[in-house]
Amino acid sequence: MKILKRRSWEIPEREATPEHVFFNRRQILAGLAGSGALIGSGLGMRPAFAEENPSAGLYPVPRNEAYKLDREITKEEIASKYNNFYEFGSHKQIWPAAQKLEIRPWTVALEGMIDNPQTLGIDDLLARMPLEERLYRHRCVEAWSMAVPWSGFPLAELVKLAGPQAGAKYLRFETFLDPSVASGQKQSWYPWPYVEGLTLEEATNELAFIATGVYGKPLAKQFGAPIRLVTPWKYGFKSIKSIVKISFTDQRPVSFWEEIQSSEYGFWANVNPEVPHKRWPQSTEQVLGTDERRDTLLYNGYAEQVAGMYKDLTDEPLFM
Ligand SMILES: Nc1nc2c(c(=O)[nH]1)N[C@H]1C(S)=C(S)[C@@H](COP(=O)(O)O)O[C@H]1N2
Ligand SMILES: [Mo]
Repeated sequence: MKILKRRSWEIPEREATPEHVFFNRRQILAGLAGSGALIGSGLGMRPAFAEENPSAGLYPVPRNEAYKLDREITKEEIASKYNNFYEFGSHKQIWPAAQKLEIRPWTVALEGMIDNPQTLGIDDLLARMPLEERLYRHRCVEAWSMAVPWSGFPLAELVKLAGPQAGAKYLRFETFLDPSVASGQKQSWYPWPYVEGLTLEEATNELAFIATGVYGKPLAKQFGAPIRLVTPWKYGFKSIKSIVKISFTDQRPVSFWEEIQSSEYGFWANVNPEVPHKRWPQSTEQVLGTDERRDTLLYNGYAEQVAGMYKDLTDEPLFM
């Protein structure tokens, strides 16, 4: 049974947002709509950066204090120079190569079994969404982890905008495809573009988050600018970067890694220290930027929010 007690973070966005931030954001958006480009105007924007990224003035956004960490935030210098983004190379130092990615104009198509199919410009989307910051743990299937302050909005808000029809059961996400920019995509043995999927129930879970910023700024390109998924209870490969399309479907999507090696990377990919990967244990994790190995937590520490979704799926390989 569901307990109908309102938790602290289930309050309307207007109440959760300090007035001045709310006010500034609206002002900034009003300015954006008119000019197309932001010019510093004393509203706390950073003019030099705003020229490069029209969303820079939106950040930082108010933190949602409901999401607490049990460890230090990983230093930005560390997290932004150790990334998985195979489009730019199959190693961790892809951040220089990723700067080639053009993030304006950028559109996200919502399509498939929905009432409101549409293609949204990234800045229109940002203007419509309630932005907040959340501190989340991140656990890569390779057994390293970090903790980062994402900015963005609940995926459930985007689902609401799309208006799923009765038969829609899954969301299928797709990354951009442009081998002239992302040289990794010239490697034809990978099934480009990168694809990921969630059930509709997972997508509307409170934890499922769309990140458009990190460390109080727009997403740096290596993090999957301008818009990526964050599902902190699942292995990191589910958190697809640089999304251009979200399709609602009744067919379970086959994701990039599942297509490559389905015996090692499945659809569910929920974190579980007791279920080893085929080639290594998952019981502990190397915390980026420290000498520490920590015990990995069931659902990466988010069981309270997500375990209920899986209680009847006993025949599914939930942890790979
Ligand atoms: N498009 C795309 N998304 C991706 C990946 C990728 O290679 N391409 N790597 C995934 C993996 S394995 C991880 S651990 C996270 C890494 O995110 P980070 O670089 O922000 O730490 O992104 C995920 N999203
Ligand atoms: Mo990963």
